[in-house]
Amino acid sequence: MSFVLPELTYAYDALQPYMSKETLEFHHDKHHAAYVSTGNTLLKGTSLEGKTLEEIVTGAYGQNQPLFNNAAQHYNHIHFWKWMKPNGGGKVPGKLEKKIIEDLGSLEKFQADFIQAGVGQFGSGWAWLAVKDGKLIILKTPNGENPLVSGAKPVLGVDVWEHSYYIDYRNRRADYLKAFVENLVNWDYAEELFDAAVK
Ligand code: MN3
Repeated sequence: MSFVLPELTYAYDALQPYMSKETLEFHHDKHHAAYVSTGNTLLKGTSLEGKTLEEIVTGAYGQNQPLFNNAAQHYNHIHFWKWMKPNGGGKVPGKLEKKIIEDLGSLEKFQADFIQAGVGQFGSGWAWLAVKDGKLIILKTPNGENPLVSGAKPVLGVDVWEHSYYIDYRNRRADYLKAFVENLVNWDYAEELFDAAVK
């Protein structure tokens, strides 16, 4: 398969004031588009051509760093756009809420630890809520890495590369992460991934 840039399912200005039209235009139309086109060039002629995106990500990890970087970022961003919605945040769906409390202590502790993972990621990377061995965990990863490479399945992830927040928040990464959790998260999509991961 070759990589294809997905359309956003909401308008570029739909996440304002928490994420601006300008940020989404650059982030989706320039950054994500570049991962797609570079990834396609790097994929061509490799043994991973024709595999699923997940297989390309895990197959390239530690083997073909340039391909991994672009394929993983393509995977991460496909989900990232769906992890947000207008009027997001709010109540965590029941089943996922129960599991968060069981594995991570409380909703408040989850939120604080998830934000801290993003703040504590030195330089570019991502913060995640993921399922590993049937349990929810919070982790952070550098650059394009994601939970797939450590045998976990992502439930929720947030991009902490500066291109994701610098236009709107400048250097205030913690404010961006707080707005993401409180006002942008599409919990229905997170629950969908959670259900699939624990099946
Ligand atoms: Mn990004």
